[in-house]
Formats: sequence, structure tokens, C-alpha cells
Amino acid sequence: MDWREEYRDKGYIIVDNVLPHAWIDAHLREVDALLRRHGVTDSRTFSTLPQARDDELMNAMLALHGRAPASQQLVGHRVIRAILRQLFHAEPSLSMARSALWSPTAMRAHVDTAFRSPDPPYSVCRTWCALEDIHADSGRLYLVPGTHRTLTPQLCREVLDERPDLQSLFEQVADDPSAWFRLLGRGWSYVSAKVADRIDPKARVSFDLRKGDIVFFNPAVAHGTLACRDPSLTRKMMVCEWTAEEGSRQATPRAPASRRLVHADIEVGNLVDLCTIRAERAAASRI
Ligand SMILES: O=C(O)CCC(=O)C(=O)O
Repeated sequence: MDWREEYRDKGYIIVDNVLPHAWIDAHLREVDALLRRHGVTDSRTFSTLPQARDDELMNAMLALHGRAPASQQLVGHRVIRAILRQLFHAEPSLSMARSALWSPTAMRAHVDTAFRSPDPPYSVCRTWCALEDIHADSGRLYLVPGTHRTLTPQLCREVLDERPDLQSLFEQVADDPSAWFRLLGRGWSYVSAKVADRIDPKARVSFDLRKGDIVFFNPAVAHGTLACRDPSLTRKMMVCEWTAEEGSRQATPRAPASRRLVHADIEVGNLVDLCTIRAERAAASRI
């Protein structure tokens, strides 16, 4: 199967052995120095940071990934950029980045985006990079393959049905593409909150990742972290979110009629298939 088809169907691909170890080690030194400047020396001092200082640290963390020499080099690795360019049909732009040196407290299943089409060209992707060999007991990342096509669109529909205010925002998107950002901002957390109760735990997959491997995943795929079974283990990783740079979209083949509105008229990322949902709503209101 072509990697693009795999990404489309499962919502992720794994690319082995991309990041040079020397680059990773230099990045880890920059992260360690940043954490120390913010008074963080271990998982305990990290997890007890007051909210305001945690926000400050996360802002500094994003800045580090965009500006510090070793981190910038790692984040912008040519393989990462080449893969994203092919997924987006546009230049990738970094919108979020953080690196963690310790195991997370178990993260419930969630999604990080909603109301987007699961079809290409994609406009958002996460890269989860292993900064060391990831031990099976260290609280691994898991994904639930295919849920960006099955579960997440269904949850989006449910939320639109439950929330008339979001539904009217949704209706506005065709005339005012900027309404999409408001819809995402207001609606995403309601979609995400439904995920944990709706996935089959047996469908979760986690991976045996080695230092330098990367998982590219659609953040509409349900994901989370397994429980850490050995708190003495570390789990060094870097996660980045990428979006398509505005104005850099390359010409794509003409889409079939039902998708034309989405692809041709709305430039703000690829949305859930508005045409189908609108048609469903119109049919339902005629009954
Ligand atoms: O591996 C992790 O720490 C969690 C990653 C995650 O949940 C995310 O990127 O949203």
C-alpha cells in the first residue's frame, strides 16, 4: 500500500530512523537547559508547576523549537518537511511543539482537531518523534486506527445536533470561511470529551519506537497514552503540530463535483464534507 493511502485509511504512518542521534542529543541539551531555567529538574517539579508558570514554560518551549539552533534543525528535518508537503500539497508551518523528558500521567483518549475532512489534501498533522528507544512500560502513545474517518465525524455530527449555536456557526462556514476557526475553537473540546467512552480498548495500537523514529498522525485520530508501568523509566519525545502555510497551496487535480465547494471555495483547510451534511440536514427538515 502506498504510504499516502495508508495515512488516509489508518490516519498515521511510521517512518523509521529519520532523525540523526547527534541532532537529538543536542536538542535534548537545549530542552534540559530551558527546563532548568524554569525550575524544572524532574517529573515531580514538572507536574507541580503552577498553571501560570506552566503556560510560560510551554510558550518558551514553542519558541525554543522554532529558534534554538539544534531544535530548529531537528524540527525542520528535510524528511519531515518533504512528507508534510506531500500530505498538504502546501508548505508546512509549525503551530505547536513540545518535548518531554519524562513519562506523562496517563492521557485519556482524545482528538486534537474536529470538523475537518479526513480526505486529502490534509491541513493538519502531528509528528511524534522518539528521542530515545521507547520502553514498553514507559506510558507509550497509542492510536486507534481509522477513527478519523469513522468515530470523529460521527461525534462532530452529534455535537452539531446537540448544540444549535455550533450548528449555526457550521451553516455560516460556506459564506464566511473564517467561521470555521470559531467553530473549531468552541466545538472541538465537546467532540474530544466524547472520545474516551466510545473507543474499543482492544482497537488501540502502540508502537515499538526506536530513537529517531517518527509517527506522523492525523490529530482527528483518537489517541492517548498507556499507563506508565515503571515510573523509573523516562520517555523522551517531541510532538509537533503542523498546518498548511496559508497561500502556499499547490494546484491539485479538479475534485469531483460533490467536493468542489470544499476544495475550491473554502481555502481555510479541508473541512468536513459540508455538502453531504447539508444535504442530510435539508432532507431531514423536509420530513
Ligand atoms: O505522547 C504524549 O505525551 C501524548 C501525545 C498526545 O496526546 C498529543 O499529541 O495530543
